[in-house]
Amino acid sequence: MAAGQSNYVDRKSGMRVIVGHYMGDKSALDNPQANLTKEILDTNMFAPRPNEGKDGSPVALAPFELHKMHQLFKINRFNLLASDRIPLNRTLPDVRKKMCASRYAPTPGLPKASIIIVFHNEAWSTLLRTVHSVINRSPSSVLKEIILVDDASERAFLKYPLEKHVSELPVAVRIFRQRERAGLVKARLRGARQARGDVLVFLDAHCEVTKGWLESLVVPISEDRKRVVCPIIDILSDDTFAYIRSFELHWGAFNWQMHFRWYSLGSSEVSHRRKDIIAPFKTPVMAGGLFAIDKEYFFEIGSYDEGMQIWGGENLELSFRVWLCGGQVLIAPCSHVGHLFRKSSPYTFPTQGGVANTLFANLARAAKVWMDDWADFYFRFNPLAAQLKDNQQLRSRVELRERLQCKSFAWYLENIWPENFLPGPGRFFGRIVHKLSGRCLKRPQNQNAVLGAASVINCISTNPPSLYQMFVVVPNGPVMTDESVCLDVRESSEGSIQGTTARLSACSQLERQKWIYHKENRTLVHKASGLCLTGPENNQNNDVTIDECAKYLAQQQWKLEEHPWK
Ligand code: LR7
Ligand code: MN
Repeated sequence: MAAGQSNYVDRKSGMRVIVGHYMGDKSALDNPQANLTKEILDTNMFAPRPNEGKDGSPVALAPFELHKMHQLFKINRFNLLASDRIPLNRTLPDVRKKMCASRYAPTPGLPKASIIIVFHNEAWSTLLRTVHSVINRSPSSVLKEIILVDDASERAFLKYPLEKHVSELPVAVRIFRQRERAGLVKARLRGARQARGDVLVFLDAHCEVTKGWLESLVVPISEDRKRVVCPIIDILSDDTFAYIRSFELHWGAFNWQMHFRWYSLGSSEVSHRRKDIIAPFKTPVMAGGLFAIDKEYFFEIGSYDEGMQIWGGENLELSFRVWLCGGQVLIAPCSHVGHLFRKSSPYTFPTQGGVANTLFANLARAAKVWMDDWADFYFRFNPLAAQLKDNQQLRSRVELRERLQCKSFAWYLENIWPENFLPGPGRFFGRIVHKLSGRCLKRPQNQNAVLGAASVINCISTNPPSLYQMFVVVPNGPVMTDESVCLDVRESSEGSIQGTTARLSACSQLERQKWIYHKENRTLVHKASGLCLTGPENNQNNDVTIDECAKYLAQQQWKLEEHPWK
């Protein structure tokens, strides 16, 4: 599992679900296909078996096929052999809640949709299963056309064979080819400009849509054209191609590195949803690949930032822009689309400096144009992005923000993402130093486990400081750190908090995660229980516990050491 992902078991399906796709972790290989010959790459293995993958079931390969499987895995960084076994028109279960079908029916008069799929060296079976699933499971009254934009692919089967295949389909499929590889932003813009529908629907080139997906995206837009609507993104396993239903109760946001993340829905949205559990709900950020937007509105609000190369960051930029400039970004729980999640990126990044430079330059653009003071926070702790920020031509994007009279990033954080864990006015940001031991409160440092017992460790004074020792403290509120992690308590098996180890868990906005800092005696008091955060008595031990105040006073004093964040 890639760094930063966490595992959940879906309560309904009982299946393992990966949440928190770590977008910034694509391994930077200069030539990911180094030992694959052109012949292998150009071969189209596609040899489907009629019942394989039926209803979203996993593909099982025989032991003697594993060698071949491993070899082919490298091409696209997913199990190509498994994918190629599944027919293009495989069936998938209807994973919606029951109420969805009647609420989001394809009534006459709905806007028509152009489905835009951009691709670079995509496999035949995944690309065409995307196309076929759209044709099979979209109402013909809503589906206007499918637009494929080839971002300078090199594979032979994506040339004439692709054209021939789509020309025989019952829906208009048009293919546009980019002369040079420029990345997904420019390719999607090419598709958007060509679109003849009223609504643009973007999909990655390795998706499979389920019943009702399109109506559920288009209906909310027909009610308000400034809504940008995303489906629930389910998981196509990169290993077995099983269709795995994912949680509906997550929204998208970002961490201190500006990497996209799924987090539990904020409390404001949860209560809003109680009234109507299938209504679209807001999300601070969209994942990026799968969304519907009114075509005119897309261009009105500045489409995409064309200065963004190849891959990454455009989803944050678009989300900030839509929210700040009068629109909304929503997730429609009745629309479920499977996306093939990979652990690493299969293609080359032709821009100088590879994946990191490309991604960080794109993120630097989004930060500089939209994030005001929080751009400084980002650059302060992300030296690579900081290095790239001054080379960016941004005048037209800054002018766009002025022309559209967009709101401030402070407004966004306060109103669209009040649960955010970024520093800000009225919040403390810095280290929490244990007076007795002189050591710093820290969160677990293992990248795969940001949760667990709180502890103290020798304070590290580096520049930029170690983010594992930095906390944001909201007065009378949560003590938070990156990744929506909050200082928390957990009852012992006897039901008491007294004497337990302090913990870091997912922020929940519950009373249980609120703390009061008393400046006079430097105690950090757990609001609900009145107990004190207690550090270790000596250097033999790093534990932080919850205990009666004043019982071990020397161990209960903490110094809040402020650090500038902008
Ligand atoms: O140079 C390129 N040219 C392209 O046309 C690089 C990529 N592409 C195409 C590619 O073929 C694919 O169809 O662009 C699409 C996205 O690339 P992926 O599938 O490698 O990206 P991803 O799924 O890892 O990335 C997510 O973040 C991207 C950041 O730029 C885009 O926003 C993707 O659309 C986005 N995918 C999703 O949101 C799907 C759900 C993932 C989650 C969470
Ligand atoms: Mn993708």
